[in-house]
Amino acid sequence: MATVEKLTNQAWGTYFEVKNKDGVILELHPFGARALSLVLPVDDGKRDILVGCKNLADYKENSYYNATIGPVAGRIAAARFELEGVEYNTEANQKGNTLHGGFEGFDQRVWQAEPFVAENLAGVVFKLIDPDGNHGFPGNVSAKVTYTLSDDNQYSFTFEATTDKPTLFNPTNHGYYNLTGTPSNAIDEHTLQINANFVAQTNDDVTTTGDKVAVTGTKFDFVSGRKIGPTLLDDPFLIEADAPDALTLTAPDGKVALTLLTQAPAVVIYTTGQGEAGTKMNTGVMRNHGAIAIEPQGVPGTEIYPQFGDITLTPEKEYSMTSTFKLIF
Ligand code: G6D
Repeated sequence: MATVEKLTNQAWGTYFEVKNKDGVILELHPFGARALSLVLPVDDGKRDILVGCKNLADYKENSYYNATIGPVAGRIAAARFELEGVEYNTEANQKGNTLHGGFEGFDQRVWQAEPFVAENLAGVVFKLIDPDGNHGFPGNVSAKVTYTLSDDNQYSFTFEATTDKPTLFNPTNHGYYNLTGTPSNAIDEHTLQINANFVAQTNDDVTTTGDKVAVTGTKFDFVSGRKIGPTLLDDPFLIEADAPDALTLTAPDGKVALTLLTQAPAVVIYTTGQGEAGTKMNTGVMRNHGAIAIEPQGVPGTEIYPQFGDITLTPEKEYSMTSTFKLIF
C-alpha cells in the first residue's frame, strides 16, 4: 500500500517521502515543487534514476533540477507577448528572451504542500498563487501540481491552473534522468525511442521559428529507438497524436526503463554538456553528457505560433495536463 511521510533533515529541511508496495521511493520538496529522488529497487541494489542536487542550498544555485517550471516553460522570444491586443513584457533573463518564467519562475517559489493517500497510490499536492503582474505575467493564477507514485509503479505529475484574467500558462517538470543511477556515467549508452516524426525548428538562441523539421535522416531521429551516443539535444519533439506513448528511455544494462505517456503535445529533450560537468550531484559528480532532461509541455513559442496550439489560460477554462512515467525495473 503506497504511503507518504513528512520528514525533516539537514540537507533538505522539510520534505516528503512517498513509498509504494514494491519499495520504490519518491522524494518531493516544496521549493520549486520538485522531485529530489526516484529510487528503484533493482536486483543489484537501490538505483536513484533522478539526477539532483546534494542539498537545498545547491538547488537554490541550480534551481531547474527536477523542478516545476512555469508559468511558461522554454523561451518567450524578446520577453514580450500580446493577448487580446494588450502587450505584456516579461523578464529578459537569457539573451533578451524570457527563459522558464524569468528571474524567479515557479522553480524558485516555495509551494504549499499537502500529502495524501488514495487507493493504490500516494503523493503530494503542491499549490501556489501567482499574483497578477508578477514578473510581467497577467492574472491572479492559482496553480497546482499533484505528484503521485502508484503501487503499479507509475510516477505521475499533473498540472492544474485557473486565472481571473487571460494569461499564458505552459508549465513542465524539468526532470533530469540517468538510469545507471549516477551522472558519473555518460548517458551515451542509454537507448532512447521517441514517437515524434518532427521537431520544432529552433534559432541559435533556442527560440522556436514556427516551423517543424522532419526527423528522418537527422540527429533527431529516435523513431525506431537507438543509443543516444554523443548526440546533444535541446529541442521540442512533436509527439505523434496517435502514438501509444511519447517515449521510452532504457538503461545500458537493460535493468531499468521509463515509458512516458503525456497529454502534452511536445516533449523538450535537453542533454547536459560541459556546462554542467564537474558539478557534485546527489548521486555522483556530473560528467559531460551525464543527464537527460525530459520535459513534457506545450511547444515553446506557441504564444506567437498558433500552428503549435494554444497556451492561453482564460477565466472560462481550467488548465489540466498529466504526464505519467511507467517505471520498469
Ligand atoms: C539551457 O536551453 C537550455 C534549456 O532548454 C534548459 O532547460 C536549461 O539549459 C537547463 O538554457
